[in-house]
Amino acid sequence: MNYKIWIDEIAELCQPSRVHLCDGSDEEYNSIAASMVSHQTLIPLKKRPGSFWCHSHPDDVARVEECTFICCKEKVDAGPTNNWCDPQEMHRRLKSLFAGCMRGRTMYVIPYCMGPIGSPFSKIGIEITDSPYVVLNMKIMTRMGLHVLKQIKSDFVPGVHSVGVPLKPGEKDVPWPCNPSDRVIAHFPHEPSIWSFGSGYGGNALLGKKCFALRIASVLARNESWLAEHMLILGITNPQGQKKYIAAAFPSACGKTNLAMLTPTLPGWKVECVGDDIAWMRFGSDGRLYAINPEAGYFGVAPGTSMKTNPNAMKTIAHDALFTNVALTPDRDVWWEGIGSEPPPGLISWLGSLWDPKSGKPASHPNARFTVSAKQNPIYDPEAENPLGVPISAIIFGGRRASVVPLVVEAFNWAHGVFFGASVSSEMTAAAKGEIGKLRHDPFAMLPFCGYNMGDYFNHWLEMGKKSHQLPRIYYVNWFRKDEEGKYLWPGFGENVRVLKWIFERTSNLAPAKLSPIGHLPTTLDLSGLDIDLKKLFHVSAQEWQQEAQELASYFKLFKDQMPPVLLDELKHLMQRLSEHEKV
Ligand code: GTP
Ligand code: SPV
Ligand code: MN
Repeated sequence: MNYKIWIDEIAELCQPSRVHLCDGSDEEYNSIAASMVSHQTLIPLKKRPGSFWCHSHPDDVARVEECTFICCKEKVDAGPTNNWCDPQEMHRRLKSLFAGCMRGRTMYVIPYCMGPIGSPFSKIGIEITDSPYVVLNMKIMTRMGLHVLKQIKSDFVPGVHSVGVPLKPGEKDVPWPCNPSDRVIAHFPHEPSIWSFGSGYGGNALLGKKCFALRIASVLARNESWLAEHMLILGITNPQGQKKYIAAAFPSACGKTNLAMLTPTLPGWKVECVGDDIAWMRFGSDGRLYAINPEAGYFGVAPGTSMKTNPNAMKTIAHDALFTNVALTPDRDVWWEGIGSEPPPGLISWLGSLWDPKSGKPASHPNARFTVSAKQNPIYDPEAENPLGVPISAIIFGGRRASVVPLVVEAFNWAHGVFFGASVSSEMTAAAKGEIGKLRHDPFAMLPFCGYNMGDYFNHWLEMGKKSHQLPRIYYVNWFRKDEEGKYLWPGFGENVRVLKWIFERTSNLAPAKLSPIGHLPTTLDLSGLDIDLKKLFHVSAQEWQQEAQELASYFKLFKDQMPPVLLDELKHLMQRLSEHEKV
């Protein structure tokens, strides 16, 4: 497709007042930010140079999974876990929604690259949007600018986004326009293209992120034999100077950013960050699995981030950062629950009004976020921009589970590891609209992000395992197990390095493990300087796991013929091991 013709067609459809082709320069960023400041949409922060605060419409605070569609020709190809719509029908709906939707606004055209420029992994997109907030975020989150257009040889992924609020002549804009009643985020994997209407928030509007780098990319990855995953990538170096890379998939707001930027509590260990949310992985000619981070910045959860939990994130956001839906202090700094200080009097809540500490409501929205360039991270990995990626030694899955699941367990082999991925379930968080705390299946932490039938996706993972004899080992972790009083059993954050150390040493065949019905468990962890009883953390109850397996059996039925028999065998073997274990 010729991008110039496409841009003209979209302008014709959306009827904006102006078209602005983004060059991606700092001057452009500053000028758009200055204009938003003059409209009081952004507030400059006094304590953090180059940083701004803003807050969204109260009904535009998270991803909206119920309005997210995969529009492939056959319903079965979207699978039982996605909303499906016939492509022609969706196109008809989109045509009427987008007709004239940018009246009175500027239409920004954002050329961007996911992945290092020139990398064989990288893919190009163009996002059209009427939201200046989206332009600023895309500048931080992607490699964006005119230079990208020169890279386009034949294909790019077109994405059209509108907040869905046209302006009448002379009408004054609102600070955060959005259209909650008409929201739709539609993906056409076979074209491919992305259309998003009605929301200005994060994963709904920054189309390079979840829409392209996961939903569209997962389909490309299946067709081209690679993996597009909701995973962080970290480098870990032991006291002897040996370095390995680990990728980890946890559902939204379950600890990826924190693990990716971890400050180790064990002396001599070092962690460096390649990426905090998305990994694109393919086998190299040496048979190892190589990963890149397609993003260039972090869109991270603010609440809970402090000098104690994640000092590297705090240093990263000391300047040139955007803050969305955190609280604003009277001296123009940001504040959130868990930042490590008391809320100052006169705090402005994420809703933009004076916060009442007695209201019982948080000052910052639980899904409040910072947007910041990865380059500002003091532990940005030196190989993070390597166009060939970094070699992965271990893959970790995990979720938020108050009970049942131990701190860490190792899979027996690749198929058992794929079974780990397929069996992820987690308590829901504020990152998506829904019932917070409710346990739901979230296979591979990809439930909201897999662009095709999840059963076929399981099979793709199994097929990938046949392509190499140097596969990463696979683990399952749970930082969130609680005691009878509801207190976390594990201190988490920097202490998670103790688990990473075991994984590191297992992948060098240096750490012992013991057999359990669910996989290999550590015989011991390095707990130096920590007073913790590992018994409860590693307790595997045959009865609880039998229930878990039963529940999984009924979940897997959902995938009908698409469910790989190998994973049903894994489940059967788990059940057998559990019943033998019970007899002992
Ligand atoms: P997305 O950006 O939505 O994909 O989230 P994420 O997976 O990157 O999660 P993030 O690291 O931002 O963590 C989400 C929340 O979990 C934050 O409030 C953290 O403070 C909390 N958290 C992260 N790691 C740990 C941990 O090891 N233990 C405990 N108890 N909480 C954690
Ligand atoms: C997530 O929800 O997993 C995020 C934030 O990383 S968003 O960009 O909104 O998808
Ligand atoms: Mn995420």
